[in-house]
Amino acid sequence: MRKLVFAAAIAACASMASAEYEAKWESLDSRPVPQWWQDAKFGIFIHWGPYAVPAYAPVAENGKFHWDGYSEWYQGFMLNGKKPFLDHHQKLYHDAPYGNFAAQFRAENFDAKAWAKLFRRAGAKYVVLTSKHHDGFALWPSPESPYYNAVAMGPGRDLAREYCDAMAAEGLKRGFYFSMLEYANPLYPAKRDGAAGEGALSIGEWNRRVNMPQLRELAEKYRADIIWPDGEWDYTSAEHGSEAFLAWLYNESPVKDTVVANDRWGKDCRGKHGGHYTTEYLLEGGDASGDSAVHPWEECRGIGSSFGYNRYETPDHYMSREKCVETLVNCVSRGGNLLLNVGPTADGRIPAIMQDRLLAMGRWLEVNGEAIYATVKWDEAPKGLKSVYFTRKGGDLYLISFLAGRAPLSVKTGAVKSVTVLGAPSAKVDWSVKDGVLTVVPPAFAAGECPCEFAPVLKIVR
Ligand code: FHN
Repeated sequence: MRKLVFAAAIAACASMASAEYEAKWESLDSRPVPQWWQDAKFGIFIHWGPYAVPAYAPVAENGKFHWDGYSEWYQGFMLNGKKPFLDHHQKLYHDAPYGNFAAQFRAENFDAKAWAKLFRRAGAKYVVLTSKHHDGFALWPSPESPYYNAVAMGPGRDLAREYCDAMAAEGLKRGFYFSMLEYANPLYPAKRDGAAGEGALSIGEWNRRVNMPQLRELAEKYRADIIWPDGEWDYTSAEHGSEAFLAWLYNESPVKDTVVANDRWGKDCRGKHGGHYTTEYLLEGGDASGDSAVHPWEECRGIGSSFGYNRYETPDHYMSREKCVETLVNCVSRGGNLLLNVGPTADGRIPAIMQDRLLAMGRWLEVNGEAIYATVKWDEAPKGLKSVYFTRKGGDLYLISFLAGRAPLSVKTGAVKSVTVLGAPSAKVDWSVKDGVLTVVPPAFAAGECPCEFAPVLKIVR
């Protein structure tokens, strides 16, 4: 009996000790971003839902970012009266409501195992799937979206469950994107156009009846490794009840010790509160991703200009294989992760051009992963170099250059013991150090001898 009382007391203490975080940003922000995520560096984002049926957005000239290029916004842009979307819809679908796409979104060729194998071969360590985007269609049989989900309509399958099981089998961490807003749900208190529509819930009720139960389900039932909210901008984090949710997530949920959360918990949060900070098509700017960034951060973007599949993009609108790798290296060299998006088709295939880019990244990482995974930003890296990047692991540095030609590079490193090429240890590298400045000539390789398709990596041991 005494033993039992003692055990109960220990359990009570343990649970008190685990109630580490208060439902206040000050406390929640003190939780370190789990190391597994910081080491992982590369994740795959998946935007998939009924918007994959029209798969339309006006393509950007030269494939650059532009807001109207997001095909997953098809319904939202129609509601906002965007002419290219209205014209396109009228031409192909006449007066059919957007909701019809949910029935046509059938996922008949979806093979979660094939997706997982592809992502593993790409060298990604985690994946984030849109559990529910702004159109409100849930990829799992959510009791809070009982008629508008992937089991009730279209696929007739729990896509989130298949995704989780397949990713886990390939050793990939599973994350869920989750939209706080639903732009066409009459119950959602939309703020964008002023007052919420008649019959809408208060934001407090919306959270209590929809958002919070759904977020909890993703953590409890699907054991999400990453919770990635978005569409948070209509309300503050206090109005969304985000601090209370995170306190539960970090203290009590079944994933409390390992779960990763982003910074999109209310319009007051991006770059300020939550777990890792996020940027979007903003590699060249923003405090979170700048050279002086100190907080863990993650860039997300598509391989082209859209997150959802845009069947009107051509190869010219996609980043090249080399640009995809450079985008990853650029993020990692500045202390960030890359969450690179794929937009599957409505029948569940990942377009071949996206597969091609991912597999190219995987081949490069297979040789050069040592310079990426579990590295950190090198704080003394020279600033302002274009297409030349550095990462650091302990005292070792990695120099990753996307420059063509063999012009010598000079960089202040201090004493150097060796300079070698990853994947080609016997390749001869011409280097010297004077007054702590390393000068190195990028090595020449005979045709077919280079260990990777582009950007061979130099390892500098100090
Ligand atoms: O509106 C969304 C967009 O469709 C997409 O999901 C991205 C991904 O970060 N987030 C929102 C815009 O910030």
